[in-house]
Amino acid sequence: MVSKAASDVSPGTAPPDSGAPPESAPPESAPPESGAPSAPTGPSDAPPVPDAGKYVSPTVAGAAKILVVGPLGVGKTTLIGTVSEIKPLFTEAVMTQAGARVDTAVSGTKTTTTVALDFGRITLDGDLVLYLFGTPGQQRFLPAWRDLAKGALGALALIDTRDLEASFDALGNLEDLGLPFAVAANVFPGSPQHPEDQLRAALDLLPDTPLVACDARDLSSSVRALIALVRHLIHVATESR
Ligand SMILES: Nc1nc2c(ncn2[C@@H]2O[C@H](COP(=O)(O)OP(=O)(O)OP(=O)(O)O)[C@@H](O)[C@H]2O)c(=O)[nH]1
Ligand SMILES: [Mg+2]
Repeated sequence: MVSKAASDVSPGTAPPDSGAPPESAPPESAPPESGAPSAPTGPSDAPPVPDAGKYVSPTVAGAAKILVVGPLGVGKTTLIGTVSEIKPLFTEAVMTQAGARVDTAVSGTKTTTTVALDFGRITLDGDLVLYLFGTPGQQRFLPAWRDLAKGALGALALIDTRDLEASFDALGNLEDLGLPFAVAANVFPGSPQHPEDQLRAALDLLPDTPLVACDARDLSSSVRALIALVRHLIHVATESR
């Protein structure tokens, strides 16, 4: 149960800062590990500690590596920047005419794309740290994605209901990798609202795969999507025992 409203979480200490180097290296005290995390009930409510947001809280008991995947321009980098409690690492490069020949068209305001990974961190409920790894959106970066997936416990797959087909590659990759995932429909202006059963059918989702709506620019909405994923991972881990 969510005992603390996602909206209660205080935003990360560092705002998204595209292209800037990370303030600190990925934390060493709690490397990504496999196994079922304990149930999160919401974002961190641990008391503030010096440098909170930079160092992992001493109350943290577990950690999980999570991929954030989805097609080009669906909002992966945005979501990681929104939720990260540390200054996120982004690897944005300017989109060029060369890419225009092979990439799907994206909004006119988008001029950069992730070319390696995004990295961020969020503590849920004071005791579970998620290390978030955003993948590039283009299928031609699949080899990089496979490397990023090593040691991951699961994935949050962002979709755009204006172009469901664009999500098929990412969802197929997760199935090929055998990585459990939750789907979050990132809502854009003009996004069609499909009934859930139709959306599930169109995406060929398993009945227990979570499907939630989110706004990648909104903290509580994005955290709710991550909580849905972690609950699913716990369910999958408990079922397989
Ligand atoms: N309206 C709206 N715009 C969004 C939302 N999420 C992201 N955007 C915008 O959509 C654009 C693409 O977002 P990115 O976060 O770069 O997408 P991405 O999935 O990381 O893209 P690639 O790395 O190129 O695959 C940005 O201009 C965001 O401001 C959303 O929830 N709603
Ligand atoms: Mg990106």
